[in-house]
Amino acid sequence: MSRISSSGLASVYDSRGRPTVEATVVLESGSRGRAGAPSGASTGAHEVRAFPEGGVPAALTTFRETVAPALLGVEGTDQATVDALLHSLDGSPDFSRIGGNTATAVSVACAIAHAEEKGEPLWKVLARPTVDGSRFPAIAGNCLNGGRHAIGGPDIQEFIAYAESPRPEESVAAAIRVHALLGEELHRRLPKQALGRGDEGGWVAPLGNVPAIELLAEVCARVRDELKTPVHPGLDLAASEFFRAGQYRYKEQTLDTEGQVAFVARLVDRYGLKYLEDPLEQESFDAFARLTKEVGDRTLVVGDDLYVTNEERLRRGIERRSTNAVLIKVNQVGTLTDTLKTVDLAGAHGLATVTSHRSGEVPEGWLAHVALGTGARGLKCGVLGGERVAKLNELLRLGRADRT
Ligand code: 2PG
Ligand code: MG
Repeated sequence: MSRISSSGLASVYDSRGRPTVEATVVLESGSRGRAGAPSGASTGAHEVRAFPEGGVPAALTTFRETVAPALLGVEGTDQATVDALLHSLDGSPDFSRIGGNTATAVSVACAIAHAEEKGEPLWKVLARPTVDGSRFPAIAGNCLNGGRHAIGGPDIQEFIAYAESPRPEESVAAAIRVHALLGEELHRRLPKQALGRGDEGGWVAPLGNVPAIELLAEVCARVRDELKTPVHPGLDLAASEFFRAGQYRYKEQTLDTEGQVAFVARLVDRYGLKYLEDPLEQESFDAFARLTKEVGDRTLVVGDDLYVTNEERLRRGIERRSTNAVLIKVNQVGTLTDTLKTVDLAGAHGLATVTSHRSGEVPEGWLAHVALGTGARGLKCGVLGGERVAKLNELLRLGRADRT
């Protein structure tokens, strides 16, 4: 137990070069924590606001004038108290006054200080009662970028290698191998084409949606043979991004809701998808349920924009059996306490959780601890780029610590 003796908030940059915030919390004992908050591009309509009006400068002013004085003397190792204080200082339903990224950075920085205070790794401080740290998450590694994360790519946002070895080093190696082979294949098939990388480090190439899935599935099969590691294709369609006036508008086709359910179900079977995030737009709880009924026995159906890590929205999804999994992003909801409530609700109803990065990330590893401590089925954190590798490397470190 130790009170907060000082705290600070500073402006830093995320991996897209956009400003974000990082918080520092110092306890009376001398233990300290520092954490930065990431930002999304395909943000769900129901997420908390990352920054107050006025952006990062306004967040810094509000922190200095309102948040820092209130944190002084508060029990910094009591996560629930810190997070409740952040809510009461904000007073809005969506952190629009102090900013969700300020809340995230402070909340995580306190948890890190708490871990230091106890002399334990962060994941243990966050660990749910049923978690002993022996089961490692699968890796959902984004290998080809589209949608809002890539200019000139497919409409589907993320083409994912879903590697589910119980050994983190095998899953990480398999996801990285899929990324590398995919690059080689793209160079071979599009020899005159300059290839780029998108916001999450995946390749960007002028491919149609289905040819891109086909290529990903082929490469995953090769890596399965080569490394003997279970790695399968997955998608984050981020379907809200191309849903307009009741229709899913791809470059190649326009589908109504039933057409989209049938199209995605066919993709699952044809290409052996094992990971399917946001295949439908963010209000379609019932259409999600129809799709999950059809394919939920053979793939994870994951709600991201659908739930935005929000307990109430997840409750609606559970009632309707919308999905069998939920994506967990701390800064969608603002604090670790809110995040853990959603994790616990998912666990109580048998839904898997997948802990996720954002497209604009900070080069820190704390997300791997959130994944391990919450018993997540998967860690979605990309494959390449220092900010993605920071999380993979941290998971590898945790894997080694666990075995020694
Ligand atoms: C997503 C995320 C992360 P963003 O849609 O799942 O991959 O993207 O951070 O842009 O919301
Ligand atoms: Mg998503």
